Amino acid sequence: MLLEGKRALIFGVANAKSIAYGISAAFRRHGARLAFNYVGEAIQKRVDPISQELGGEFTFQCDVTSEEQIAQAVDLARQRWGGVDILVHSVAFASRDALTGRFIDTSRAGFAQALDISAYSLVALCHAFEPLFTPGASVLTMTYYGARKVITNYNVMGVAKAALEASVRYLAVDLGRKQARINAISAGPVRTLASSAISDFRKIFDHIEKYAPLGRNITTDEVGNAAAFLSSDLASGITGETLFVDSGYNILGITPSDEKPA
Ligand code: NAD
Ligand code: 0WE
Repeated sequence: MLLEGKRALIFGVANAKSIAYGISAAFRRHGARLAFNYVGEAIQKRVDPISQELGGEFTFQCDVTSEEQIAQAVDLARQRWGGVDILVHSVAFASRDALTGRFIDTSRAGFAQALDISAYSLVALCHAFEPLFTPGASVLTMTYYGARKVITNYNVMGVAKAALEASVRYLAVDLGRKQARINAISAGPVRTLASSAISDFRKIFDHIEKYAPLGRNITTDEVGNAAAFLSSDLASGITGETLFVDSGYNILGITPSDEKPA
């Protein structure tokens, strides 16, 4: 199996619709060992059964804005596993009002929070877990096209994802010294807890179905399959990269028709 015996620490499962769930299920199918974080009791109540279902070995509280909780997670992983082969970062947050209206109105506090939770946290996790990474270890994070091009209302999250993608390139150099790799997957829109709160998400979804080369939206399963590849030794020559799993949407320029091609 592709990921036989690899120990994968997963940050960002909130429920069975989470992108991190699709990744975890794929990892499981390929023989990985799993452990999951949660933030607060409400999410723990969802994550514990999911961990059970996927044969997870432990779950742990970890808010990525807390250096203390990150340090505790490192201690736990060291104690339980001794090393980490795969780390998945599937975490993002911006306040609701930062995701509507004009980007120019973003507050200093709103900007700092979005960048802290959605971008800096990747640096913090890599720094903290570096001593546990085995040679050949793989880190994976989740990004979105809004990092590259303006998506209405994505606003400060687009800026945070741009910082995240650049961080992946800089981290790739540092981790590369230890033969560890880090990559990002840029996923097309998926209906999850984080996206259901977005007004007009339906319109974004319909737009992709209409214009993307594959003529449909993607599934968390498809993200999981790409994640399994990137985290496996098949991808041993790939680091610092952003891989699009978006039905090909990102390659488009002008589509001179309202109709889906026949
Ligand atoms: P989700 O709500 O299922 O997952 C987001 C996760 O972030 C949750 O598990 C939440 O607990 C966690 N989180 C938020 N603040 C945190 C904190 N302070 N500490 C630790 N964890 C925290 O939604 P999702 O859509 O699966 O999002 C996962 C990732 O995928 C995010 O980075 C998101 O930006 C990215 N992404 C989502 C889409 C989409 O359309 N849904 C597309 C491309 C990329
Ligand atoms: O990265 C994301 C979503 C991230 C996200 C979502 C929320 C909603 C609930 C971050 N923070 C919050 N905060 C909340 O309070 N995506 C790629 C999905 C997404 O979000 C959008 C999109 C798409 C696509 C927001 C506006 C426009 C398009």
